[in-house]
Amino acid sequence: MNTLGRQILVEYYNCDPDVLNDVMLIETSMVAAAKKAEATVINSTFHHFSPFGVSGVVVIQESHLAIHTWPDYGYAAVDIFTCGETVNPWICYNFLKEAFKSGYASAMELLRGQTELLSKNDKFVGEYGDNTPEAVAYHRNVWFTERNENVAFSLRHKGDRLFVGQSPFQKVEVYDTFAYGRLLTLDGMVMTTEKDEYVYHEMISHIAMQSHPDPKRVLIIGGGDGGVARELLRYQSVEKVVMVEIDGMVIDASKQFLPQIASEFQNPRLELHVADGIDYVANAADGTFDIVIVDSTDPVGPGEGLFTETFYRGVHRLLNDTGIMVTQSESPRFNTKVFQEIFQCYKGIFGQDNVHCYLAYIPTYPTGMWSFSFSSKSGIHPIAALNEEKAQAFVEANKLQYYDADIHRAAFTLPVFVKNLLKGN
Ligand code: SPD
Repeated sequence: MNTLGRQILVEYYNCDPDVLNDVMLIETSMVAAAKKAEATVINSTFHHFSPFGVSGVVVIQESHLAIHTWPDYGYAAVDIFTCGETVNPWICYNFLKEAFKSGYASAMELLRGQTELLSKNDKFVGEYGDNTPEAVAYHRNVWFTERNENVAFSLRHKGDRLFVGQSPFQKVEVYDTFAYGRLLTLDGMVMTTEKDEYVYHEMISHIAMQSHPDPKRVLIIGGGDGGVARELLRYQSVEKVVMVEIDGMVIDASKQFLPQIASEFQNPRLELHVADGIDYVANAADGTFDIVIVDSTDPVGPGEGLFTETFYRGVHRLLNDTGIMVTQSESPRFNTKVFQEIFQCYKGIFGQDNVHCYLAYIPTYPTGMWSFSFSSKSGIHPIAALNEEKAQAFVEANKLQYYDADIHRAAFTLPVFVKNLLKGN
């Protein structure tokens, strides 16, 4: 029987789950499999799905290779379609079996497009121009995706991941993206990018710093990329910044690949502890800090314990009488339940009128709308306490890019739905 193409549908079982969750490795293997079979690679598109799974396609001159992986089952479904006589799909099959460390694989071959049943339409002859392998360039199209079950955010990156490591706490990765520069992710979630990091770091730091009468001792819980420390150390009046980050790998990767963010680790006013922030807060002496900033990850994995009442009560205890706590409090739209719960919790600890929510626009975080909490022990009101002239002088001297006195006030103006969420509706 003469056919236009052959397609093999492959089941790879008992694969290495880490391989199946590694979008770069999958893409590289699929492209290498195509090349091993002497196919001409035109384009590849791969997505990593959070928390796990990869899908992708390699378009070849002779058709395609496609894959969907389920790392949780150690299973990959692959489809290899080739046209013409030059590419043998079984070469790809064997190559990928090894690449995925598959314990058991099976495949069926289908012959596609029986020529006896087809008649060629003359209209299309020669219409596609120069289609020779030499004329075809290979373009990579590889994406990082953060998603929940209903919403996804993707960034196209350059393909070669700059860093990947599994620490005792989480998977740490650095990508080089086209739109936002270098991107730090923890367990597949965006933490910071070179191009928009200033929004988060300025807003989590300066609202409290410009509201407090005279902050001298500041504690950062988390903040391993160094962005909050950088902002706080702009203030010469600050005597000590204590930073407690659980994961040394985040600090090392940031120093190496995000030097503009991790720029103050050598500052003698920074006291760095690579330790668990929960333990630090539980053991620190009462009333020893003016400001505590909780720059946590999202409430999964190592960040989870930073979203508990016990932890916040500890923070309250180690603040002095005029102390202020600021936390990143997630997206009101994307993480609604956590957002509502933690504000209720803060109000229970600091008092109903002493807790304020403010927002910033962070394009690379889910939904782009990100919230922060401002809680004061003595009832400092963040807008009433603002000294506009002092704030503006600081903004100009430090060439800030997001925070200024206008944003300071405006950030506390909340959309109706956020106000309703905070009322418990
Ligand atoms: N989903 C993003 C949550 C923000 C976590 N912190 C970011 C660290 C930047 N220093």
